[in-house]
Amino acid sequence: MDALGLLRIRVRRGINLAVRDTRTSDPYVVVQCGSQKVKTRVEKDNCNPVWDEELTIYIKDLNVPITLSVYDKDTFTGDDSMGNAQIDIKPYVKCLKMGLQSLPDGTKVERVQPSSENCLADESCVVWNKGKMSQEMRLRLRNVECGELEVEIEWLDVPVHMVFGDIVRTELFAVVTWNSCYALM
Ligand SMILES: [Ca+2]
Repeated sequence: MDALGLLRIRVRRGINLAVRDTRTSDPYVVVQCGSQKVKTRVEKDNCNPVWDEELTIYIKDLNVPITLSVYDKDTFTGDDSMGNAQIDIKPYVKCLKMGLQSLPDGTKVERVQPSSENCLADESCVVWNKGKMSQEMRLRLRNVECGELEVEIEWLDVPVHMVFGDIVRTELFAVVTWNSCYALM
């Protein structure tokens, strides 16, 4: 399947992240999807960081996993891994495809339970609010002794075929170009 659209991932915060320096860590999050790679800023000396940062990726194929990896920034050595998790956007996309309109604010369209198929630490709800659908997720990090991430995903309405087709929306094109450049770095 060709380009489907843009997904905004708001990386809210980390909870009880692993210690990789003497007593704490300097964590940042890298979001990867295929060749795209975007990251948050580094939060120094904080195992419970609040990034509250929005990262945008384009989704070309729902089967390409979206991986969030947490690292501890180090000045003189390579950055240390603090675990990773994958976002499963299929339940969310299924809700989008229902084509719902004008539901009351706060309507829970779907409840997704933690399973061996996802990295959810807790029940996660797809919510309709102010004309938009979003899903908050609490993710349990894997390949690490401890740590969770809180993120929120939201589909951006403008279809991406406009970006790659005849009509180019400058703002969106900038986002996609930036991500593509980032992937090359
Ligand atoms: Ca460090």
